[in-house]
Amino acid sequence: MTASAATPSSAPDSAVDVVIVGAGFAGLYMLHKTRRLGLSAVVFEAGDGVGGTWYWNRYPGARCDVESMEYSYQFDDDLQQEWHWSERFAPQPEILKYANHVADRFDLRRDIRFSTRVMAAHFDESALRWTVRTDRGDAVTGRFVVMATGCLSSTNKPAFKGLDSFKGPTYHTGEWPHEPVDFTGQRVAVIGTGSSAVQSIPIIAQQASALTVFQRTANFSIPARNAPLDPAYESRIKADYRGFRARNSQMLSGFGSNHPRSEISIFSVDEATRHRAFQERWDRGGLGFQGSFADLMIDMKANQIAADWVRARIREVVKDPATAELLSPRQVLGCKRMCVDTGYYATFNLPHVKLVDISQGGIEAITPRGVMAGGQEYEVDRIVFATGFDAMTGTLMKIDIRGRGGLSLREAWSAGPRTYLGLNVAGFPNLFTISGPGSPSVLTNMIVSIEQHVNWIAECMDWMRREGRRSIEALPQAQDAWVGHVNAVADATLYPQCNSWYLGANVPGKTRVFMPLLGFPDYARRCSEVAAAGYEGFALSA
Ligand code: NA7
Repeated sequence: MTASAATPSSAPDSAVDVVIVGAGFAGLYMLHKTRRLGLSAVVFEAGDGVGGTWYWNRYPGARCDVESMEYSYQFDDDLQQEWHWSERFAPQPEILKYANHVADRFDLRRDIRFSTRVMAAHFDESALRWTVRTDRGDAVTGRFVVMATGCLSSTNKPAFKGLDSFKGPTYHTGEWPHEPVDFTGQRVAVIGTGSSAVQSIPIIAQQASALTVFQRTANFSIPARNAPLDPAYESRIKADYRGFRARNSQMLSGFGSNHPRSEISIFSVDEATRHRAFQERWDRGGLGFQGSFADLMIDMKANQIAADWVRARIREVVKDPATAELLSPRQVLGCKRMCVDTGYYATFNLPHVKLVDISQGGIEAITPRGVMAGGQEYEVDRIVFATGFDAMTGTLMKIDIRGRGGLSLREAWSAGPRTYLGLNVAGFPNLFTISGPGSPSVLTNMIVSIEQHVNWIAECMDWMRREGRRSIEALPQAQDAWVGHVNAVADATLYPQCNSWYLGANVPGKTRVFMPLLGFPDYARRCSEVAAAGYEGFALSA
């Protein structure tokens, strides 16, 4: 495969084999693999540094909810042996440091154009090449385009009435300033109670003179029990890191083999045994709580027993009964992504922290002096919007992506995203999505999913070169069958039961489709089978 001459009419400034969009964990590894294949590549990155999600989400308390010994690359044994994590759950600055270390260690920066946002990617059917254009005027053609744009990279900023009238500083957790923000002595409002809010509220409360939290939906949160990483544990994992990774790859979510999901039904044990199982996982901390029994995410009654148990823990911690009641989630446990916290519920016992229920009327307005809800104005000095993301499709839909016959991705996905394997879209040859909708992505350890996707894409490119194939594109019938499969898997669970961002329900007007696929091992097996069968379900041109 060589870089061919560019189409004169599109006036590209350069031509490469692969254009990669995004320099988060997906883009960095894609670049590394591309180079290993001897292909030329350029990466466009909107930020002025690497790290993706971990570059943007610098809010106080930002931390991964997958354990640090698992939330890291496994493609290079020296890397995973030499890197040392300081805590059980890594804080954002350390993950960002790791991303920078990887970029330096593998000399990746020289092919990354920072502070450059991709605006368009158009496919030229006669040349079988993509032209990618940026906000800085770049126009680069590539035989392949890899969208390594992340699942949580477009912030959701609700159009609150009067938003711009507020006199003080405002922040969005997903676009946090690079310089430290000091809330000391300030009256602060936090809008939202998802993961970002749950992590940041206890820290902001330590500084603020008054903190008012506006909650539309209470969320389930499990204590992190974060601690310095135990050196004995680190040594034990590193003594057999490959084995550990292999065991994790057999987990439904691609992580957690130390404490796998229970295989027994909650209905097969008595109440005392249930209580012990919940308590053991609660004391251990983290997302593993959801695996206390085999049927928590498939049986509503089982789920309600677990939800009741957590609500009882919230009532134990939160002293004011009315506040405890408000903080007690009513939806199915786990159907909105559960949070992992340090001191979240206890923060509401502090005299200067107030919870405002906006489940009925929402935020009525932002005023020059604060936030209006329930007919009352709450005066504050600063507002933190912890309102989440236009997840999984937001960033892709912002780019003017046009495939065969000028078909735009926005049109192709007007009734919700449709992909084959979450990797490619019919009508968009040679364009791959890493952790795209229809792949396990956000229901897994993202780095595990990213590596699996990048490996598959790289092998596909290599195979095409060896076989003399010039384009690959999902067949519409394979895509239809895949979309049906993703929906069927979700519908057999309780995941689609509430208004989560997995469904796109957090963004007004967004089509509701359950986007991620549950089950990493089956998915990875299917991807391998597709490749082994000569890319079954794809049209390949010679
Ligand atoms: P989330 O989990 O989507 O949370 C966003 C929060 O903001 C959530 O409580 C929302 O309430 C609330 N929200 C969103 N829009 C509004 C409006 N218009 N008015 C009031 N409240 C609103 O995003 P996070 O950043 O916390 O976490 C994202 C993921 O990052 C997380 O799951 C982890 O994977 C890491 P709602 O629940 O929609 O009623």
